[in-house]
Amino acid sequence: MIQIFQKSLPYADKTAIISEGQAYTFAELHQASANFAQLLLDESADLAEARVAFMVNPGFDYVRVQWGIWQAGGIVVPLCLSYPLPSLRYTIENSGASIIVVSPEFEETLTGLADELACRLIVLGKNDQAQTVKKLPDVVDSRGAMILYTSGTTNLPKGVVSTHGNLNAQISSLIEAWKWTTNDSTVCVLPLHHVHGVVNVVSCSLWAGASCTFMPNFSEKGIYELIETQKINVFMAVPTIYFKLITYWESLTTEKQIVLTNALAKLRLMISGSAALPVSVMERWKTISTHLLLERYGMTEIGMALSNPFEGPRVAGHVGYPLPGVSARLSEEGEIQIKGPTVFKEYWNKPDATAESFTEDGWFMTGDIAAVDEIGGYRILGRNSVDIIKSGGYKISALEIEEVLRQYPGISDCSVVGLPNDEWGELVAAAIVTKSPVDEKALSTWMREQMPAYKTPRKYAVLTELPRNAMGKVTKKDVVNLIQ
Ligand code: MLC
Ligand code: AMP
Repeated sequence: MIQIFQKSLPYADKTAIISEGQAYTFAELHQASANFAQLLLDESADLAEARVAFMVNPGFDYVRVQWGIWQAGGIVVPLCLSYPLPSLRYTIENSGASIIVVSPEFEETLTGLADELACRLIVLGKNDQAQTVKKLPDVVDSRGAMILYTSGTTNLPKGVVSTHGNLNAQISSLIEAWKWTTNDSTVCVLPLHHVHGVVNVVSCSLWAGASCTFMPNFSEKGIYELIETQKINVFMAVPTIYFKLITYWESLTTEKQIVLTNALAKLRLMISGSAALPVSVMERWKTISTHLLLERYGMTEIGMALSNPFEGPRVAGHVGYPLPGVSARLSEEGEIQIKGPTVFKEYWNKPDATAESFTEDGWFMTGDIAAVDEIGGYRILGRNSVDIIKSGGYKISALEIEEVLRQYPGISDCSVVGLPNDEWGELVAAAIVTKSPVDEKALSTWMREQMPAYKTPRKYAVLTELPRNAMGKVTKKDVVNLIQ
């Protein structure tokens, strides 16, 4: 039996999930996910690490499908709901998924692709009744559990394979560090194709027997309503979301501000991560909410690695100390390197990239540069690649965007950079060199058809040539200065 299922068994009668205004108990989740596993097993006794891609709305359906795939022995490949077709195709093809599961509204989007790739297509609520009842396979911890796609220093995203053992280690480390209990309740406002939403929010709450409310579309008002009515006591988000919550709070009347500040003060824990938390945001949030945000550091490949303490001083600008079960060190160049059971198994079908991301003695090289203070606390200083951008908490590859831009008629060369931005952390911007006039609006529309909106440039600058160093390499620092 998969561990998250087992861990939550004692809480059968408690509310596990609230989605679309409806509450579901753990017993209902156990039953519905086991039924879904049976459906997946119609054609075999064990999915045996077959990849199941799913484009399912956040909520009860998402979790029953995820747990069902795990119980049937498959690997979950969650798809981003805002991906245009080329990105969906890439993820499905690259993972070699043989089954695709969709919420009804995504049936039309994926039917053609499922046919073309000879994938079994399951539409929730339509053809999702199992024909037989089989014994569920024994899923050992060393088996693959999840593939999440992450952008890196290569132009196309890589699939990060985490085993059940990895996920169990990632979840149990956070349960211990942040003292999750069955009395907790949280809300998931984050996308469910990334580790922050999938592991930290949804999996941790369910493993602990706590409840998770889903808010598929981010809404400041919706979050404050949950807080004001004391429906949640734990909240996790990226710095951009705290920035947005601050802006919203500041737009309210003094009376309402006081009500919300009092309600915020009742929360047990508020956490920020996925991108650097500006000290200004941390300080402003302290005055609004009374909470000193707990900042932590993680990565798709390793789950969470470093965290400020739950009890004890939280330091602005610091990401804290290694979490339980995690070993961390700095290389001579200051790179954070991580070892332990939370570290992923491999990049899907990329043995060379996998090997290149580990040191000879088996430490994962994060690419993030940090310094350690005298009592062992880490402070992130930057990244060792200029081609990685973090915007709204999303990791974005400049090279991936450049590759797409170069295909646009009229563009002869380009360089994509991140511009420092208070709200988004970094804003994606592109310098383009054109051989014929390019209409920026048309380019922007076209880009949004090629990749999700969060990856597309927000600002373009037409240059006669790109700044280069003596070796002919584009100097991105100069590009930033020229665009700003
Ligand atoms: C969206 N918009 C952006 C943008 N993203 N503008 C600039 N930069 C960006 N990055 C624009 C949209 O195009 C749109 O404008 C408007 O903002 C609203 O878009 P949206 O998609 O509706 O945005 P919103 O719902 O407000 O989303 C903001 C957000 C979202 C902060 C909720 O970005 C988000 O969920 N981020 C979290 C990502 C995440 O989970 N990262 C964790 C990765 S795991 P227009 O013009 O189109 O109307 C990881 C490891 C770890 O990092 O340590 O956790
Ligand atoms: P992802 O590949 O989407 O999982 O993003 C992981 C990256 O997010 C890390 O390599 C860091 O660069 C960044 N990151 C996560 N948490 C923090 C943090 N608290 N401060 C600074 N950067 C962070």
